[in-house]
Amino acid sequence: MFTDTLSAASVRHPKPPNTTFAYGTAGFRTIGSLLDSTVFRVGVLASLRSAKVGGKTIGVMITASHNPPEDNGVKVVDPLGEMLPQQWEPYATQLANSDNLEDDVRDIVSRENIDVAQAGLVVVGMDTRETGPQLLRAAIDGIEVFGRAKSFGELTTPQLHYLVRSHNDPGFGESSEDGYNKKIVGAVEEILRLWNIQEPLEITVDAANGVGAPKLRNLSSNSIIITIVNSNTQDKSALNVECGADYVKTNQKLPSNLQPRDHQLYSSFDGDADRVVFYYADGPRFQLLDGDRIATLLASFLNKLLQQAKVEAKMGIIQTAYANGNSTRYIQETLQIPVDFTPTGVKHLHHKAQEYDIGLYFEANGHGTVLFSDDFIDSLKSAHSSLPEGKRALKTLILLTELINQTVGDSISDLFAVLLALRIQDKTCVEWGRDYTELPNKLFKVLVKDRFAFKTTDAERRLVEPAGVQAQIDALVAAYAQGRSFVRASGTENAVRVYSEAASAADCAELGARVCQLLEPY
Ligand code: 16G
Ligand code: ZN
Repeated sequence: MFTDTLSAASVRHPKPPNTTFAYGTAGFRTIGSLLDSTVFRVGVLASLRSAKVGGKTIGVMITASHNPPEDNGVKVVDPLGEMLPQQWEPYATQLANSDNLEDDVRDIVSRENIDVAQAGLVVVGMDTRETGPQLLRAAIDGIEVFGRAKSFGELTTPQLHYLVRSHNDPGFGESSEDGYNKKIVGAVEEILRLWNIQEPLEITVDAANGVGAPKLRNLSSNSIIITIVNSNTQDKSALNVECGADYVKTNQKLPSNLQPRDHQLYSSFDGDADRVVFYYADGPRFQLLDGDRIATLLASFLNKLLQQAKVEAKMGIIQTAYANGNSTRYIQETLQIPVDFTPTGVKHLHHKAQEYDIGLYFEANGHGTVLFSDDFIDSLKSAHSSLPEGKRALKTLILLTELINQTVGDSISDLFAVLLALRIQDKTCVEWGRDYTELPNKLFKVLVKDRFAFKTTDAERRLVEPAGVQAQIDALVAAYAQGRSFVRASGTENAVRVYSEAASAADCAELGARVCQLLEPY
């Protein structure tokens, strides 16, 4: 049986002593030098997953996203470019911590009734971290115990998701990086032609010194002119440091190396290019345009196109507890679009968005996309409009379903969708910033003895455990105009997060600090 190959390979990837691993919101994530055995075992699991789904192509992405340079991480991508199903996450944790790999593999094989001979292809990609190449080899070693591996080297996370999907679904696009580029650039150029826009799309992007920089450079054309700052992927210590989407969003300030011109739009990607935020300077004032803003901009743009095309669609926006209260109000009251809330993490948002013809999901941190249901895409393709305006709107909608990544949030395609929405509607970034005014908000990180003691309900907006804490939060919140606060355990760090929001910045800071104080006994 497979035991010989497995044990021979696993000897090359010893598990570090006294370390436990957990497959969390974004897969495994920790110091990169500790991850060799884990990534090897994830490779084994990915090939088992491929066997389980009848030999379809599975993906493995090696990245720690916006985390510091010394971290790394790994996650598994399912055949349609979706996250590994939650029922399989415990298997990942089981294998990563196993002291008897053969037994644990046999256990999973029998519990899932897997025919290992069915294992097919697993495609692998990595971001630009120093530990990436070694971990990539470990992944391949693991995959080859049962299946076949194909490495694409450096990729953005959404490119890897695209490649997995296109391997299983040729209609989705050519299964190569070139195919990804062609699909995006083709859609952008055709939309520009439809709207008779001669001037190229232009913007300066902060690429967090990550993989987004070289990938974005590949897309330059006569109609796409991108200036990239923080594009140094050679200096491995520079990734995400004082730059990138997470830095800009968390600190609500400009990244290093960017000298803004007033009222001009800029954008920041994170280290693996699945998050994007925008901003502009207005004298000394810094206006962030985060994931909530991207959702509202794209939703109103899509609404206009639907009206022009005279097409009906059930549209919904999915947010998390982190969405600014005023964005939710603007969506419900001004845009008149329903809002659903889910817990943090792409897998929750993505599934909820699939319930709509057009489901827009964006986390405030800039991760998100717009999902179009297959039925809705079919109905667009068979719809007719006699008016030129209607025809153009219909074609634009169809092209947007090609441009916008249907598997996961994608900085690159979101960037172009935003630039096109602004250009076509002749809307400036300052006008975008005036759609609504954010309530002041603040995020805190609190170290507690046991973050798993914090259990939430209602899309993480209320605590059920430890008992009594939620009532204390409610009492504090009631004392502040437009106050809101919640506490949740991080899914990626050993900490608890506190969010606060209120009508004034001073109130918001005070409310947040008082909620943090409540957590001191824990
Ligand atoms: C991960 C999630 C992201 C979420 C963040 C929350 C994916 C691919 N990424 O990065 O969506 O916002 O975790 O982190 O799901 P936290 O649980 O530490 O607050
Ligand atoms: Zn990321």
